[in-house]
Amino acid sequence: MSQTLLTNATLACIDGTAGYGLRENAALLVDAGRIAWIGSTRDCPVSAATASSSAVAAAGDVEVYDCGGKLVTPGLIDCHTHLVYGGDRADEFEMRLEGASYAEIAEGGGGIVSTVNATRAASVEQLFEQTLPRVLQLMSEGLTTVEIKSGYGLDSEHEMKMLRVAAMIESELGLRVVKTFLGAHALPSEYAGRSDAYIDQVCNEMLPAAHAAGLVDAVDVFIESIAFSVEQGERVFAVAQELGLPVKAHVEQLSDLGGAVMAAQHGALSVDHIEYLQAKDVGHLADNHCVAVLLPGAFYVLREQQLPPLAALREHNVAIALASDSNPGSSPLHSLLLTMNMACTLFRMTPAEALRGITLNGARALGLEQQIGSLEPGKLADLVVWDVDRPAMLSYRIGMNPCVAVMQAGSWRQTVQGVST
Ligand code: DI6
Ligand code: FE
Repeated sequence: MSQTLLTNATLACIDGTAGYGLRENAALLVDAGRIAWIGSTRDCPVSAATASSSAVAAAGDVEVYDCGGKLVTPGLIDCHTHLVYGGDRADEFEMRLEGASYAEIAEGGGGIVSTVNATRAASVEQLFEQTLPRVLQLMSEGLTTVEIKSGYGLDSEHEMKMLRVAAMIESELGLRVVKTFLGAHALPSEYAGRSDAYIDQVCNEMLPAAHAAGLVDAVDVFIESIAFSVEQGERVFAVAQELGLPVKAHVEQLSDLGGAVMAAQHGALSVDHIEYLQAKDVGHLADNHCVAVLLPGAFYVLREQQLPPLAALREHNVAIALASDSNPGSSPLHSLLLTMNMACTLFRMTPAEALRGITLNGARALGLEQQIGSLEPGKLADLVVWDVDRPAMLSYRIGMNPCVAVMQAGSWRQTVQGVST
């Protein structure tokens, strides 16, 4: 079917207007995978739309879906994840409950490095099998675009293996996947005490090889006392930029090293975590149109106390995105609805900011805001139908999934009653 018409919808357009961009009794026409028209149900361009008594009716060549007042939002975007990895870290969860800190566990050879060992040991097929349930869980809540980072391989062979698994997720599941190279995530044990030599390897071999294999959409670095310095991050960015790849960074998660300012000045798409970013430095993000990606899952799991500088971000009109940071150590989180709830409760974000954070601002953090992230004519028809009457319901409830149907680039993903997909 070439066209689909949604009628009687409550649309949260998340367009240029403030808040939700709410339109009641609205209709939305999808043509050739894109949003072709949005208006009121009364004015909709297909006359049979209002005549159908069942939820779905065919009007000529147009599939009509009566939303019955349900909420329709843009497809959800998780702009920061580490979803591909081997093993798990439930034992560290127990150690932290007995008093060990995340940094202590990392320094003792656990943490990221233990996931590196499990990831290196797994085949592409095994990694895909282990990743699949995590991705399906996110998809059950309306995920249509996900960013997946490497960073648990830490050599050319295994970083590329991780990125190949991310590419398989895209091709097998029809989900849009942005593949981010995060070779500078942790120092592999074979380079202990030689972090500059490892960065040489990232710059001279690993990143160029992964890029040449067509596996890299963006480049990330982890700038932190337990990871890499601002200068080392800058060296990776220089190579990324020579290759024409966009950059982003994990910064100011556990301390303020100045990574966010450096990244913003290099034109980074986003700076992520930023709990320790000082209000006085937020202007650099605004000046460089750099998105602030907040990750409440890691804040919650690590029981952090330092809140991100939300008032300054708002004051400077910095776009704020939210993401799961799904990873086996600091954020074993597989729900964007819970991520929204945590952002509201822990960071005092509003439900409108939270929804924008996992839609339009998530798209911005990936450089995809021209294509996805809002319900606007011309954009790809990625959308979610929710069995709720207003958007705050998505952030408010905990552990309830009201997702009814998901459309990705104009095609219904899951079977909608009465519609053959
Ligand atoms: N910050 C994070 O939150 C994750 N990586 C990073 O740089 C944690 C990754 C892990 O603990 O496995
Ligand atoms: Fe992360």
